[in-house]
Amino acid sequence: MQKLNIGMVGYGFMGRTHSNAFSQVSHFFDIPYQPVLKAVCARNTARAESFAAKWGYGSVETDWRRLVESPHIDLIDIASPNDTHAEIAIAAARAGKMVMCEKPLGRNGAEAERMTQAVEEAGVPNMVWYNYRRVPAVTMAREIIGQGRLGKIFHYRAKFLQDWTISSDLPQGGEGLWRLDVNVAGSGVTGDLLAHCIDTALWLNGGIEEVSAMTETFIKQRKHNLTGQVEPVGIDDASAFLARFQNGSLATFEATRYARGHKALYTLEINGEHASLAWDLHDLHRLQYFDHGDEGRLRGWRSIHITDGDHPYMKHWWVPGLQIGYEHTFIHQAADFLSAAAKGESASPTFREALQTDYVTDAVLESAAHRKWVAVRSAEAARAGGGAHEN
Ligand code: SOE
Repeated sequence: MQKLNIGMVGYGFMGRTHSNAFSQVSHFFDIPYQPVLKAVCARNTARAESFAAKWGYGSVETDWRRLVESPHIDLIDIASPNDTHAEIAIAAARAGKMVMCEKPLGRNGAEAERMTQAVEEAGVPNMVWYNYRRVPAVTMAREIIGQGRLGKIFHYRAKFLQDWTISSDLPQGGEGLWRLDVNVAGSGVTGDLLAHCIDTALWLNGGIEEVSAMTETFIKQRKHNLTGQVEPVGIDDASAFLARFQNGSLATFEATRYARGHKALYTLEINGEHASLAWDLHDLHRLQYFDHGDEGRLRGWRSIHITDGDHPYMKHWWVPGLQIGYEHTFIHQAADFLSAAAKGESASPTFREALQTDYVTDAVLESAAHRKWVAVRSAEAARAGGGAHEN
């Protein structure tokens, strides 16, 4: 089997999820490549070396350019903080490497546009790690919607709740806390958590036309880990928006890091003319389904345990009834990407699809700043050269 040499940039939480995916994928999926963890790159040599030893990387670099320039690397995987995504992805594409990038694609639409243009001009396979699409229950939701079982969609509802930044003593910036530094992250929960909700929503329910949003920064100053000074906080701590989809459905989205008691509660619900679907990350192997076509007296919400061999991805795992978890979504994503890449293709969400998510998050932040409805730009129209608004 052909080897595919991977150069990983970053060694944090996401570096671990991606490394685990590449290590596991060929044990469970028949993929055309044998992924090889060739080199990992990070600024802190000692930590990079210990990461490399733990995960089995062949070598360590402290400058990502060495990975990009290396003739021994086929795929650059970007798992470093958001402010590094654009420069690395563009250089990697220009060097002819396949590129995978952690979400969000750019810190904003303008950055994501340049990244998208680079991979498309170079014609290299690309994908963004919006992993929740590949929870089998979420993939199953898409299949059910695709079969037309819901009929006309009226409502889409999503939220992503956490509580880890409530303490005013928590500093911002530096390793581990760069998500609180707006210069590194680009935005707060809008780009970090709502981006997941938006990616899934675009996939399940089509394009978003316009949004009306509000955001709040509850703690306005925090000590910065890199400067030691108390500095203004530029990220949104909470973000909520109303949206109108192209298919006529109405939506509400909410994300916060101030929902005491919630660690990573991502939930979504879709209500159609004939049926409804609901999903909850804390119960990720279940899909709730209500079908109005059921016999009246027996009608009710079904809780489908998505663990059988004919459910998405599940035949690759254990025996029916045994469930899988969070890390498997990354393995599914690696499997889909490697299968597509072997044919010279990208896997979904491609950079262009993830650019659409960045356009929605841009519109959310603009709407909140100006207290008005904002039309969402279209990534497809931008491809055609127009960059026009969708409506
Ligand atoms: C933030 O806490 C975070 O780690 C996000 O950055 C991830 O994308 C999300 O899946 C879990 O929460």
